[in-house]
Amino acid sequence: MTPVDRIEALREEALSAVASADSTSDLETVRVRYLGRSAELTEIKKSIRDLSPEERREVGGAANRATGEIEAALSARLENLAAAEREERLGSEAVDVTLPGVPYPKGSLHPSLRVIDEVVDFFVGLGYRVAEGPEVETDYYNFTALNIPPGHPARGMQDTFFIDEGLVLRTHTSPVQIRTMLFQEPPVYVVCPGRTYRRDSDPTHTPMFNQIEGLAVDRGLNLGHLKGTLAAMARHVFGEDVSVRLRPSYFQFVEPGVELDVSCFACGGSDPNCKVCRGAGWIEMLGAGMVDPAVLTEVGYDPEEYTGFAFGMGPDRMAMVKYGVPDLRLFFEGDLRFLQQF
Ligand code: FA5
Repeated sequence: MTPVDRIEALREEALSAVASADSTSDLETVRVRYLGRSAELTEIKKSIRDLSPEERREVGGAANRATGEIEAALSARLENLAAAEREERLGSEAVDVTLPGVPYPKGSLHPSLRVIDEVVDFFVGLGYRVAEGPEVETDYYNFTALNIPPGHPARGMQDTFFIDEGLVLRTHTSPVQIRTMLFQEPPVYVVCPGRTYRRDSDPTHTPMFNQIEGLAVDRGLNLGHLKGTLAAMARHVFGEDVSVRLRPSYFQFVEPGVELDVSCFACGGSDPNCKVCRGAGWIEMLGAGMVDPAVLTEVGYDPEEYTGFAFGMGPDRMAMVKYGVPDLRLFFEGDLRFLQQF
C-alpha cells in the first residue's frame, strides 16, 4: 500500500470513529488515536522529510488534507455531543418547583425557658453575674450552711429526695448562694437559674421544677433595695402596669423573710371572677428577705460591714400564670400538642 493509500484508509477509519463516538470522552480517545503525538498519521508526516521532493508534495498534501478533515469532523461532533450532554444534565437536574415541600416541625422555646430568659436578661442588664451549682448537692450546702442544722424542723418544710448519706437532690437554688459567697468577696450580685427537686405532685407542684435564685451582698443594702429591684423585674416580665407588695413570711436563712405578690396583670385586681388571680387581685411570686447574719458569718463575711438580700422564684409557676396554663405537670410531659402553642 502506498503512503497516500494508507493516509486515505486512516482518514476513513478516523471519520467513522468520530461519527460513532457517543460521548465527549470517547471523542477525546479518537482524537489521541488519530491525531496524537504517536498516531500513525503523525508518524507518516514525520517521515515525509526522507522522501523525494515529488513524493513529498503528494504525501504531504494528502496528510494535511486528511488531518484538516479529521479535525473539522472532531470539532463538529464535539459541539453536538457537548450540547446533547448539557441537555441531558439539565433534564436530570431539573427541579419541579410545583412539588409540595417537606414540612419541617417548627421549634419554639419552652414556656419556662422564656420566663427564665426574661428574668436572667433583666438581672444581667443590672450587672448581675449568672452563677450555677450542682443538682446533686450536699446536705451542708442545701441545709446546714443556710441556717438549717441537722434535726431542725425547717428541713421538713421541703420534701427532700435523698441520694445517699449527706447527699440530696437540691430542694432549692439557695445552696448556690453559699457556693458563691465562699468563692468570692463582697460585693456580690448573682442570679442563679437551675433545676430543683421535691417530692411533690399536684396541679401547681411537680417533682422537678425550676428556680431562679438572686443574691446581692454589699455595704448598705436594705429591704427597700430588695423591693425596688423585684418590682422592676416584675414589670419587665409581666408588664409596666403591675405593682408589687411584700408580705411577712419565714425562711430560715433570711431575716426578715417576705413573700412578694404581683398585682394581677390580667384583671388589675378588678375582676372577682378572674381566672388568673381567682379574684384575689394579687399573685404570689417568690420568697425573699435580708440574708440572715448567721449565714453571712458562716461564709466568712462580716455582718457588721455587709448586708444582703436574697430571693428565690419559681419561673414555671410564673409561666403558668403568664400563659394561663391550669396544670404545671403539662410543662414536663413533653406533649408536642401542648408545646407547639408557645
Ligand atoms: C424557697 O425555695 C426558698 N429557697 C426561696 C428563697 C430564696 C427565700 C432566697 C428567701 C431567700 P419556696 O419553697 O417558697 O422557697 O419556693 C420558691 C418558689 O419555688 C415557689 O414560690 C414556687 O414558685 C416554686 N416551687 C416550689 N415548689 C415547687 C414545686 N414542687 N413545683 C413547682 N414550683 C415550685
